[in-house]
Amino acid sequence: MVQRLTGAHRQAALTELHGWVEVMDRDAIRRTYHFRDFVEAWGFMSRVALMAERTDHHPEWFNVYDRVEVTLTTHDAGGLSEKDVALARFMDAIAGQRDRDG
Ligand code: H2B
Repeated sequence: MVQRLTGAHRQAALTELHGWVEVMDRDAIRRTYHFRDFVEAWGFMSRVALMAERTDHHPEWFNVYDRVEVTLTTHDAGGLSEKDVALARFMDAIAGQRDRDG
C-alpha cells in the first residue's frame, strides 16, 4: 500500500514540482497544460494513459481542445503520494511546454 505524503516529505516533493498547485479542498495537486492544438493535447494524453496503465496510477483530467487540466491524488492512500509525484514528473518531462505557465 502506497503511503500518503505528509510533513517534510510532502513539502520537499511539492517544492521540486513546478507549475503544480495544491488543490484547496482535497489532498491533491493540479496543473493545466496548454498545447498547440487538439492533436498535441491528445498525443500527450495518450502517452500519459500508457504510463498510467503501466504503473496502475491514473490521473483525473479534463480536456478542451488544446488544454488539459490534470488533478493527481492517490485514492488508495487518501491523498498525495510518491506515485503522484512520479506521474507529475513524467507529464512535465513529455509535455514540452513552450510556456511554463502552470
Ligand atoms: N489511480 C490513482 N490515482 N489512485 C489510486 O489509488 C489508484 C489509481 N488505484 N489507479 C488503482 C488504479 C486501483 O484502483 C486499482 C484497483 O489497482
